[in-house]
Amino acid sequence: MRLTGAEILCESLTRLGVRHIFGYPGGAILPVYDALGKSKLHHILVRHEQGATHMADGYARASGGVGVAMATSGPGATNMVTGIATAMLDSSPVVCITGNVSSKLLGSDAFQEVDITGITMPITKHNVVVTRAEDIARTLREAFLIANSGRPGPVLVDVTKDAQQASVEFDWEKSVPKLPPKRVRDNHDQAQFDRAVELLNSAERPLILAGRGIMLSGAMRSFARFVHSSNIPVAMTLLGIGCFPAKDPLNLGMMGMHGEAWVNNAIQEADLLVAVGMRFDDRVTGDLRTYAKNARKIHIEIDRAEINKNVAVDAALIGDAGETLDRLLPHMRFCDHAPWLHHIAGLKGDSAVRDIQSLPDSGHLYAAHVINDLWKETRGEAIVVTDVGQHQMWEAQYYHHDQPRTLITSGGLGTMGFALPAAIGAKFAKPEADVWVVVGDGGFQMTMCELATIVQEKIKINIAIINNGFLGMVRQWQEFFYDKRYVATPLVAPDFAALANAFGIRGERITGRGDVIPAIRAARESAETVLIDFRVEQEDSVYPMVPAGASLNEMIRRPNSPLVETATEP
Ligand SMILES: Cc1cc2nc3c(=O)[nH]c(=O)nc-3n(C[C@H](O)[C@H](O)[C@H](O)COP(=O)(O)OP(=O)(O)OC[C@H]3O[C@@H](n4cnc5c(N)ncnc54)[C@H](O)[C@@H]3O)c2cc1C
Ligand SMILES: Cc1ncc(C[n+]2csc(CCOP(=O)(O)OP(=O)(O)O)c2C)c(N)n1
Ligand SMILES: [Mg+2]
Repeated sequence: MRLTGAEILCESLTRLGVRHIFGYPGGAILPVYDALGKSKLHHILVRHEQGATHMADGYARASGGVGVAMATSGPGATNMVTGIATAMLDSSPVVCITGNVSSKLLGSDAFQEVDITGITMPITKHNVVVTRAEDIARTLREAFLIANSGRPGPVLVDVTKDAQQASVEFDWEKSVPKLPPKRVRDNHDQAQFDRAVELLNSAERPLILAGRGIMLSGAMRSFARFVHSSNIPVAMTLLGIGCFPAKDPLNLGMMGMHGEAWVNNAIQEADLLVAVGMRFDDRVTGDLRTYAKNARKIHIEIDRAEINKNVAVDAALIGDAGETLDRLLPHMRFCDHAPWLHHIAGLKGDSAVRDIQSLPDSGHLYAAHVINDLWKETRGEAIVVTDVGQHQMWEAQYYHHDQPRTLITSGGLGTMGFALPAAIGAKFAKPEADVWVVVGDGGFQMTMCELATIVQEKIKINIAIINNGFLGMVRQWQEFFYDKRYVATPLVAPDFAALANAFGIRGERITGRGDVIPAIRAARESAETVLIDFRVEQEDSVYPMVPAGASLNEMIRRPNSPLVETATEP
């Protein structure tokens, strides 16, 4: 069958199981758009290419599959850079397809030519320029394999215009990926394995550190079996939230800079840390010199480059989390660790009584109230997509996730503007899900143009703007570390409800605590997208906080109530 390169591209994507592409056209990718029109692929027209990459990323994070974004050369491609870096830092499988000028013009500073593979070299798992139509099918098959195997990550495929236009014989069977053979994994290293088993079975104060790798491995069941058979408590990274139910009594909550105080203290007191699919980010460890000094460490991790990168470990089990946990399971001896669990329960103190959720209504609306009400109203079953800042941390503390892939957030790059487009992608991946955007007034203004995409695609999501009139997280740092000099953090915003109306979206403003639940209910009942502008307390701060570079146990605690940091179950 003779097809153009553009037709081969669309046919290959279809055969790879793609149904949705998030993109924006332009001259250098026009042949592909022409072929797209004749294909069964659903193209979602975004308003900015950064949005396309976040949508593809949100799609990947919600589904576990690969998300696809497309753009033209030059400015289209460079607009993708932030989204690609976001996916890279959080190991998200995204394939970006860009058009480029004809191969003969490459390197000539032609109109809208940029070296996008050069630009994205350090922020892609792999990238490649395709200059021949006959290479398109194989290259795309390779791109999908690379993006979603081992440690996932973004792949960029740059296709020159002449490769899109040329007609060649299309042979899918012959277009097989040419990839180097997989390396033998170290989790077959018996000495490391035996050491890990010995450490696990002799520890008195063990703690599991659960990360996103558990979800990437699809190892939730193996993980739960492992936890229950060993009765070891679990602390989660921000990106690990959802890999183990929040309601499980062994789940202690989030660790790190804004983690629960009792979790961070338990880490510092533990005699064994079992890190599973997490990479000891600096937001997690604080000062490395004082980090968990009393603990031996086991690291279960697929990427050998992560072993001993930040934290030296006593046993490294390199391989897939699920496979490794299944291999460990028969060797585990049950131990109830009762004194240790009792000690951790004591670290929690009287937080249930003195928590902000239990305090009498002062007439002020706090972000924590909004998020905790959202959790109660959605029974913890929504997919929540957050942006970056204080609201992101309050979501992690006050919305209790029991299901994997229900918290979608930019952790490693911390990309403001991520939430709205990523939520659109998540909705395409999970059309039946109740998708909520939790976003700050700052981050929302970065990508709010995608409201038009929602309207054009007629999709239903719910948008909760946590509007504190500040770039809140930066204001908090200025309050704590710069003597309250609020330089460039007070933020003027439009009337978000009126703005929503201008896009043809229902918008509402909420200022009182009593109105929160009715507004959430009404939004959920509406068949159309609803935006709620929650006007919350302006100078509220996220507690606890480990100042950057401080030891994990040196937390700034909530003022006047030293034992109280976060919500507990009602
Ligand atoms: C404002 C802000 C504040 C933050 N505060 C905190 C905080 O208080 N606490 C916190 O935890 N984070 C916080 N973060 C997030 C933090 O920066 C990191 O993104 C996060 O800690 C990383 O979590 P992770 O290691 O689980 O996930 P990732 O960074 O996604 O790492 C996953 C790891 O799993 C491995 N892996 C992948 N697949 C597999 C597999 N199949 N089997 C085994 N391993 C696999 C990968 O190689 C990787 O090493 C914050 C971010 C922001 C923006
Ligand atoms: C693209 C980008 N620019 C700057 C930052 C630095 N930054 C981190 S949090 C934050 C403030 C976010 O403000 P807002 O969206 O209103 O959320 P809030 O913290 O108030 O909840 C800023 C500016 C960032 N993370 N991303
Ligand atoms: Mg704000």
